[in-house]
Formats: sequence, C-alpha cells, structure tokens
Amino acid sequence: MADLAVGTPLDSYLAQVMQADAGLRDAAAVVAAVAEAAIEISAVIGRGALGGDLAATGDQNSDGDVQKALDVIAHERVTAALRGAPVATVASEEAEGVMVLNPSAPLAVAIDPLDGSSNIGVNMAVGTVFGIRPAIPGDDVEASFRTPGTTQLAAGFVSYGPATALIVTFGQGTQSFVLDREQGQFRLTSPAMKIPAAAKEYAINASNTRFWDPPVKAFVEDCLRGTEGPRDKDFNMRWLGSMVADIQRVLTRGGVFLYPGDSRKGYARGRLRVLYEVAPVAMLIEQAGGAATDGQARILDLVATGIHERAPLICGSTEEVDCVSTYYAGG
Ligand code: P6P
Repeated sequence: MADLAVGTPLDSYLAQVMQADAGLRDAAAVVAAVAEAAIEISAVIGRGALGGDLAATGDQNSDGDVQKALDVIAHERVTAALRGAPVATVASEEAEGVMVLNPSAPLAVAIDPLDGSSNIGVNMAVGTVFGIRPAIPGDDVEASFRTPGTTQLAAGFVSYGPATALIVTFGQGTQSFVLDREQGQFRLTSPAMKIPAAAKEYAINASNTRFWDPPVKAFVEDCLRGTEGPRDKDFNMRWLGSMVADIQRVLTRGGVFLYPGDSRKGYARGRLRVLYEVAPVAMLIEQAGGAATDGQARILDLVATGIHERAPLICGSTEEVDCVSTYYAGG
C-alpha cells in the first residue's frame, strides 16, 4: 500500500485500505469508530486517575471482576461509537449476552472495552481490544461468534499507556499508530511490525507455578536454567499484569507471552477470553510474523462455543512458541 510513511494519519491509512480492498470498507469504518471512542476513553482515564471514575460500581462482569466505573464508561463509549458503524451485533466482556445494534449490518464485533482496568489505580497501561468478523444474519445472534478466528476481517487493540497506541491488522501485516494529542488523531508509527523469530524474554505470572500444566512448568524451568540448561541461552522475564502492555512489548521486540491453563478452579482453559482477547491478539501476532497457540492448537483455528469462553494463550516469537509445543508433545 502506497504512502505508508511514518506519521500518516489513521484516516488516510483507512482510506487506502478501503481503496485497496472494497471488502474491507466496512471493517475500516469500524476501526475508525473504535479509534474515535478510544480517544474519548484516553481522556476519561486521564481524568479517572484523579479518582473521579475509579470507583467500583459494585456490579460484576462476566469474568467475575468487580466492574469499575471506567469499565462501564469504556463499554458505553465503544458501543455508542459502534451504533454509528456497520455493526449488527456486539459481544462485550462487560455484557452477559450479545448486543444487537443494526440487525441488517454486515459485521459482528467482539470487544473488551477496558482490559486490565484493575491496573488503572497504579497508573499501569490498560487497553481496548477488538475483533471484527462477518455477521451471520438470522435469529441466532451468537452465530457470528461461533466461527474460527481466521474469519476475522480485522483485529487490534488500543493501549492507554505513556502514549495511547493503536495496534491493528486487516490481514495485511500489523500496523501501529500513536495518538497525536495536539492533532487529536492517530498517526502511523510502524507500517509493518515484525516479531523476531528468536527471543530471550518470556512473560508469565510465576506465582501460579504450582498450578501450571507440567509442559509449561518444564518449559519455564528450562528457561530459568539459562545457559546451564537445554535452552543454552539466558532469559529475562516480564509480567505486567496487563495483556495489551505485554503483547505490545512482544510485538515490538519479540518474546513469548504465556497465559496457560492451570489447576485452579475455573482456570483449566486459562483466564483470557477467546473472542475479545485471545483471537484478536493471535491475528495481530501472526500478521507480525509470530505464532499463537493454546500450547498445541493454532489459536485462529479455535471456535468458541460461548461468547465468554476462555482459551490458553501462548504467543510471540515462533521459535519460543514452537518450543512450548514440543514440551506439550512430550519432546
Ligand atoms: P493475572 C487483566 O485482568 C488480564 O485480563 C490481562 O490483561 C492480564 O494479562 C491478565 O488478566 C493478568 O492475570 O492472573 O496475572 O492477574
């Protein structure tokens, strides 16, 4: 695609996406709507840091997390923006069931309005995650979401960190943008993010070691043994407790992110949700030259039977993701 100069405004980039592939016109319109909502959410988070919107609502979301006012505000801002876009149905972490917006519209959107909101109180990056699929018309409003991640036309997230960044893919590589607050628009920072095949950094919540599947335990133990063990290289570890922040690091400098299933009650398939966390991330990672599995199967081939279904996520540098799979295969 021409004119992929750093600094290209998001709306110019989206116009080129639409021009290059009319089939992506509606998906580009949805990304534009999410980006507009994200600019509002970024401002609300800034004000929320002043304490105004951090109060808990006392309600719980589908994850059992206590909803914070910011979770609800982000959900409302995003769904309001999607009402003006070609979106038939929305599956949101903050809503129990599928929401019907424009029944005859061509797209279905899975959204985590504010992933990691418990981090806001300590000024840690949080994010808005989205996956866009073709809508399947009819009375079964969940039908569009019972399709594999390979049907996603586009996916991405906004990370609200030191900068507000948009990481997006339309299946033509993974692009990154940063919000230029003076201009009030996202501008291109990378036309094609590339994950190095090899890595020396892994991300996992090590406090769960005693609960992990044995292959994950063995993989991490061998990473810890460094040059004295079979991996024959030393590793660094990171765990930010915010998926978008960890994934943005992996997309930027490589590494492997693991949220595996474990033996805790309710964690057999891990913590992260297929539709609005795992599948969008998997598309971004694969489009940047990385890999994403549940330890054995390719994430993008998974079909969620329920809109809040979970899946283990092991993703990032291909050599590391493949290495984890060898441990699962008993290698
Ligand atoms: P744990 C945040 O709540 C989240 O959904 C992801 O953003 C993050 O990677 C994960 O949970 C952290 O989970 O069990 O380490 O607190």
